[in-house]
Amino acid sequence: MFTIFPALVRGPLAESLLGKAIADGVVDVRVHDLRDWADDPHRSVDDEPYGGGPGMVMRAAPVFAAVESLDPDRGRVLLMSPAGRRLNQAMVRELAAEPHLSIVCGRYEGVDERVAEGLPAEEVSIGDYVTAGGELPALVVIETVTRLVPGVIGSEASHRSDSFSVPDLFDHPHYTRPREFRGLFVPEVLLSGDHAEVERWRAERARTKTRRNRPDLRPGDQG
Ligand code: JEE
Repeated sequence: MFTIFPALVRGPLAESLLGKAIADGVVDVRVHDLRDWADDPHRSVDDEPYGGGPGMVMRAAPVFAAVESLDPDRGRVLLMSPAGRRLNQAMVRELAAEPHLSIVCGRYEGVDERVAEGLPAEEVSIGDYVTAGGELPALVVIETVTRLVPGVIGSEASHRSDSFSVPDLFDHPHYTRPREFRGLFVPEVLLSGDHAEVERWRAERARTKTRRNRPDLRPGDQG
């Protein structure tokens, strides 16, 4: 990935699932400082917008130079952008099948349009809200993709029961010990040992939770 804030992403990349996948060599994540490809002594990567307006724009030249330095293994080039194609689990699965990906993280008001047009780079958004730059969105892409790489989670079963593995249906609620916590009880059916009854209960709760939290989804239509 390419960023002007390498330190912002190194912490998250070193912890938990990502940290282990990288330490195990199952995935390789390289963090490049875009300023290393700046062409002036001040290592500047931004400039004023043509046409006027507030804020600054990330310049095309350092981004082109940085990404082109990776030849021939750059793979698909993603440009994180609030105006990108919205990331979903189908896109994550598609990206997880790629041997190499390059992710460009902008800052400021965004990146000179010629990066998307000429590099070229595919604009991707993680959702309909605005972050201050592409780094946190890029980490979302990296984590969602990494957990689908064979050998990272270990059990295929964890993927099958994921929310969104069955299209448009959330996972059922989960409980663990103790049976009672602050007057809140684990549903009796989960203690019954009746696996068929447990499966019926879980399917029903998955559907009710999906309808309550996501009335825009039609659980079961595709799954
Ligand atoms: C990359 C800079 C900050 C803030 C102008 C005008 C945009 C850019 N899902 C996602 N949300 N945000 C990003 C994202 C944000 C980024 C960059 C990704 C580079 N920024 C920035 C404000 C604006 N706004 C009104 O419409 C909204 C542009 C992202 C992803 N992926």
